[in-house]
Amino acid sequence: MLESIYGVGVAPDEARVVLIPVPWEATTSYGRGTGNGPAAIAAASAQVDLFDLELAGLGVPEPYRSGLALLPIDEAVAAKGVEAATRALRVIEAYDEARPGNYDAAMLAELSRVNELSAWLDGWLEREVAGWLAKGKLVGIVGGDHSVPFGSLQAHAKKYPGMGVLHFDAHADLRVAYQGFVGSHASIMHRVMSELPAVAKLVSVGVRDFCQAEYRAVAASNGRIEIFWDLSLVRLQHSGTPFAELASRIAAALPRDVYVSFDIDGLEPTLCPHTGTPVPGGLTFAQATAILAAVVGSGRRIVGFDLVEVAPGPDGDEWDANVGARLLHKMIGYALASQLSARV
Ligand SMILES: [Mn+2]
Repeated sequence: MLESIYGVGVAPDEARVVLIPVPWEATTSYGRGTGNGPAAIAAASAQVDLFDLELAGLGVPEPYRSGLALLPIDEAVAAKGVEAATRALRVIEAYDEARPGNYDAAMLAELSRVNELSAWLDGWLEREVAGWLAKGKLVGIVGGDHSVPFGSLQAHAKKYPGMGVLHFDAHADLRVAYQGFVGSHASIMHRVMSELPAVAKLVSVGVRDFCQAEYRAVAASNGRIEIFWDLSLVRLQHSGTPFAELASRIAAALPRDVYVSFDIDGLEPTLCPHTGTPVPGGLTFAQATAILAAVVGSGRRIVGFDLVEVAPGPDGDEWDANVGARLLHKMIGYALASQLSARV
């Protein structure tokens, strides 16, 4: 089932776009289920219409015609993901907000093994993505939680030094570490900023749940991190600024090459009710695609992308995956369109 996406998958070597499923949710701190994201998105993708009017205007009426391949789930990734999630859950249960880091020896051992597994995933994904990039493919990651795409960001930053990251998320993800997990889903953008100097700029959109230290990290970044807070976007719209103008401002904040990291919880929670850490507010589906359209329209080039934190309902509710499959289709289409029109 997983090898088919939108009902039209081709062999990876013949594809223009290679999608790598990573069913990993080691450090999800609240709701779980995002490990089932790739399978649920693949299943829901069958009902997405292959023609897209919005993308047709950009020369990509049916993105699948470029050749889409969804790789099979790697057995080692799946097995280590389960191990990491099981061990991490013990640590999360032992975590005491009042005394963070106060773990006993057994918990420290669990923590260290989880961090080791996260580092293994980073290395595996970096090699995997670099291999496909070397073959000239556009690569997309289908998560999984937001710790997943670090290796992909690393591989893309190496191939496209000076690139920017366009980050859709309810959270800033700038925590230095969360609950002791170095590779926490809440830390990915901190890691990108501190470990990947080739990333010139981080532009986050829709952020509405963050701590003071994260807020200060933005100010201390000397402009390398720019956040279009949900609060600011809402206030500007309430006082009459058209969203098209906001989308243009977001696009203009980015360098020429753009990697899109999309945490589904950047959207309104009605579009992702089962995601791990939903927050009221957020972008509509149309606003999110308008931002992608503005990036492409500005002549910037989308060089890679990921979609993370999509979780089907525990009762089989496929709504989150339905939205995820449609968002992924748009991301693929905009990335392809940007390759045709890039000029910045
Ligand atoms: Mn996130």
